[in-house]
Amino acid sequence: MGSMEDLDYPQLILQYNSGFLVSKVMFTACELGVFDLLLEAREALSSDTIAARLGTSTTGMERLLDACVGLKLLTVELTQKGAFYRNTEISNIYLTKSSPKSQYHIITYYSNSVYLCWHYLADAVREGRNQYERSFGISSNDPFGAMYRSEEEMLNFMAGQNSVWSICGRDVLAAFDLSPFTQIYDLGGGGGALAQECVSLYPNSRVTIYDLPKVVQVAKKQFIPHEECRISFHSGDFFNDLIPEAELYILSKILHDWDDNKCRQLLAKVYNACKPGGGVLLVESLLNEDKSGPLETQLYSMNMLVQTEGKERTSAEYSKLLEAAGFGEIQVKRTGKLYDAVLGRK
Ligand code: ASE
Repeated sequence: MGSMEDLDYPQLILQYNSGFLVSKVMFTACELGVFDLLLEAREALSSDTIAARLGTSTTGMERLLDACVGLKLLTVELTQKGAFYRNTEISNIYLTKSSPKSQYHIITYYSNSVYLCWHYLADAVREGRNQYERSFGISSNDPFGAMYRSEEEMLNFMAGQNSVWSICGRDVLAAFDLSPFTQIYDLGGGGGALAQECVSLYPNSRVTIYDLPKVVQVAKKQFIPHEECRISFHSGDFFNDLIPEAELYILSKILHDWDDNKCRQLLAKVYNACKPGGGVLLVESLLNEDKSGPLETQLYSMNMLVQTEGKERTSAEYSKLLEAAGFGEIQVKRTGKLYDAVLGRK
């Protein structure tokens, strides 16, 4: 660090300057279906073939494929007949639509929604609030009204959040032994991938997905199989409507959407509803106590600025919010992955 060489040739600055170009290359290859085509083909394909099958220009596709090779998302083999491309293992697992661990939907959500909001990051920093008015011409007073501005947007968000749980869900639910809790509410449970992980990891548990009526309607119809009888639904707005009694409340990436006041309001309501001896599980990406990292969490916190009313917090900040609501015996487990777990008891 800090050698003469770094000062002459500032790799760090060059890399950060083109960071968004990297994102866009991956987004574009996903959206055009490059990885899906190469998975289905089961053999290396030339750029001409890929361009023809995906209906793109050859000159554009050739460069996109080469950039993907540079990013280690594809490999290339040169033969007498020209260049032939294949997926890497990582692309097969995470970038194809059909894989069980597919991140396709969170990637397209970033590409089509998050990316547009980040255009106004400087305005968000100046004003300290989200940028739906500038980005989409809609009121920013109700962030989820804005995020769910169309059925398609809502679907993309739900599918995107679900894809994250296919990677992190098990770790956050296994961070604590939740088997004593059988009656569980997942507040703001969305598409329900975490609820599905929960009943799979804890076969005696029953999970109710509590979310806005239009979210529940789509979760029922498109995300949760009808034969899954351990998962049920409750339509409501957890700020304004009743929260029913339960043994455990999961608030997964909920508090990070709201300011301290709203968090305190919600946790107080959850505490009142909670059975004595019950608990609340927060699933969030935790900042270091001095907020020096992790970088991914710092970036998420900026994203909460442009998209919501919230921020990412430290474990001490979450503990304080829980204690203020009356919860005790607070335990924090860092999973080493993107999302961590905090448990409080009533
Ligand atoms: C929210 C979560 C997100 C609200 C807005 C959001 C995300 C993007 N925009 O609660 C997801 C955060 N990123 C990942 C990988 O989960």
